[in-house]
Amino acid sequence: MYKRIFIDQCGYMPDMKKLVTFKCSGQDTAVNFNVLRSDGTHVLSALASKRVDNHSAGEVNYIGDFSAVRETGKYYITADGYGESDIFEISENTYQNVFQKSSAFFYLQRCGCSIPKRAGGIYSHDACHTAPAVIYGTNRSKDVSGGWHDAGDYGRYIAPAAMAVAQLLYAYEENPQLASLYVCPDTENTGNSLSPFLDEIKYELDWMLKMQDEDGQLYHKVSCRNFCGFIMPDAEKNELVISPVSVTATADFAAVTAMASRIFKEKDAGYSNVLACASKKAYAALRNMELKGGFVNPSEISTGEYGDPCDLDERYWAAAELYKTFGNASYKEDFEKFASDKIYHGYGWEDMGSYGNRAYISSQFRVNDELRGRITSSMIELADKLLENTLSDGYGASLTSDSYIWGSNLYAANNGIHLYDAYKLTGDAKYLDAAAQQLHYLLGRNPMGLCYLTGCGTDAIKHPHHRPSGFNGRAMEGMLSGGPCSARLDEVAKQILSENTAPAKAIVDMTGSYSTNEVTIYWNSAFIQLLAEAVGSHK
Ligand code: G3I
Ligand code: 9MR
Ligand code: ZN
Repeated sequence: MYKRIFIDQCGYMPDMKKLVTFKCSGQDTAVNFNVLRSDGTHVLSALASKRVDNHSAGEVNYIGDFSAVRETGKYYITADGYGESDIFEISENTYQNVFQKSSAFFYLQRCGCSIPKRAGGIYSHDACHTAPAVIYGTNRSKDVSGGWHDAGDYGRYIAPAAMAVAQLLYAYEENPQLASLYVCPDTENTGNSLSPFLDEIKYELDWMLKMQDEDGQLYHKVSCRNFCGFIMPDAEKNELVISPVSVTATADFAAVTAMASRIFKEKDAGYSNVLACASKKAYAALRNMELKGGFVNPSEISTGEYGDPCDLDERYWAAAELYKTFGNASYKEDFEKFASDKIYHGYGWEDMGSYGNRAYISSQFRVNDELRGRITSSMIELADKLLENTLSDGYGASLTSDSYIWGSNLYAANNGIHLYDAYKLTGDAKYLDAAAQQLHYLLGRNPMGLCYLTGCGTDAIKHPHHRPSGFNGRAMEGMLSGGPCSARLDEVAKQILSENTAPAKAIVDMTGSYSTNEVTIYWNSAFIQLLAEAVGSHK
């Protein structure tokens, strides 16, 4: 029988608002439901009476509230004619496993080193992509080994890398306690330095440092010329090519190394200094860079483009972040000039404004109070819109029917982070509740009834577009699927989805569907940041 009751399969913390969605027929009026312990003991009866005509999912929903259930334990929900929900847990620690698995993904995505069997299991491999890479358009080559594979493919790209590092650093800053629980899968070799969570971030930063040229600019990416087949990374032996420099890569790098320099300072002053020098050098180079239209793949290269015609928001983030870390007036002036034209938003690989906003309004150095006020109002205004979407969606998603684009799950997670920002600025719990709804949406309370994080919950994605998973015929755990994408941008999505498939259901759990079911480091980082912030504020 098809699922008709939808909850977060990874559970709830006792203090969280707990909502359940019923998939109904148009004639239904309200749903009487019961919450039971997994042993069948009755706990609560209630009425789901909030009706939603759900355009994103093309169905009618009723929503019930069981927030009153707070005791630790395992539960499920039933209703006459609707069957049973998946079993879920209520506990203070319910997301610990989810956090561990989604963080360990970064270790397993490591490039340039061997992943031993004891740590990687079936995903173990020898050191991959270690040969020097040729610099596009020259006959010179350079060592740029290291970092994380971007996604289901083995390319390594600076803009999304900067985003992933920034979000993991936020997760660390906002919830150091959760971050401290992370265990590196290679328990025999966890290093002896920082924290395993920061060590993992450093692995990416070390690679990013190698991608800076002598003038301070950043090469946009390194990859083979084309995507390889579904092989393990150490089997991809084609020549590596370093693509030309780009403004967005240079600005994102300047920003994230400034951020990292600040956060690493206490644990490793030497490394912090290396990052600071690289950051300032990139920023100085950035001032003289211009690239109309943004980065475009050279004709022989067809791997991830990460093109972005607007570099103002990247420059905005860099100026704010360097000011927050180094305090020089010139960075402040730059930021204020950009901000006087426009307040930018976004925690993406493409739209970086929110990182800049966070940095400016939390700067320890003096800022312009009037501008700080305008930025915070604008952040709250954005959250109000997302709150409205969340309250009018049948599954508590902040997405509307036109926002199921490639990587829609990233936008759900990032919207949760925007809502969390508003919570921090106002203290109003309505934003926090709405932020947590995004987490619940990703973990099972969605129209597919799927946990979008592999290897978690009771009914998760099984066939993500991820080469090591496809090669082994088994999904690596802890990876966030890209999620529904209504535009049908790959052959599998075109074939499998019918003309009538609703936007929020436009996902195919098959390996070939890269536009709906791939995984990336920056979708996982968004998930982890959201999780860390939600868990931290519900303690
Ligand atoms: O922003 C527009 C929006 O205004 C419009 O309504 C919507 C309609 O479809 O499109 C939106 O743009 C989409 C954009 O993502 C949003 O970020 C594009 O259609 C869509 O093609 C684009 O997809 C990107 C995809 O690469 C193709 O370029 C994804 O964001 C990006 O995450 C993905 O990245 C790939 C790398 O290239 C290679 N590695 C894997 C990775 C994940 O799939
Ligand atoms: O595997 C690639 C994935 O990482 C990209 O996001 C996607 C879009 O650029 O492309 C995938 O590679 C496919 C290529 O574009 C077309 N031939 C089949 C490749 C693997 O399915
Ligand atoms: Zn590799």
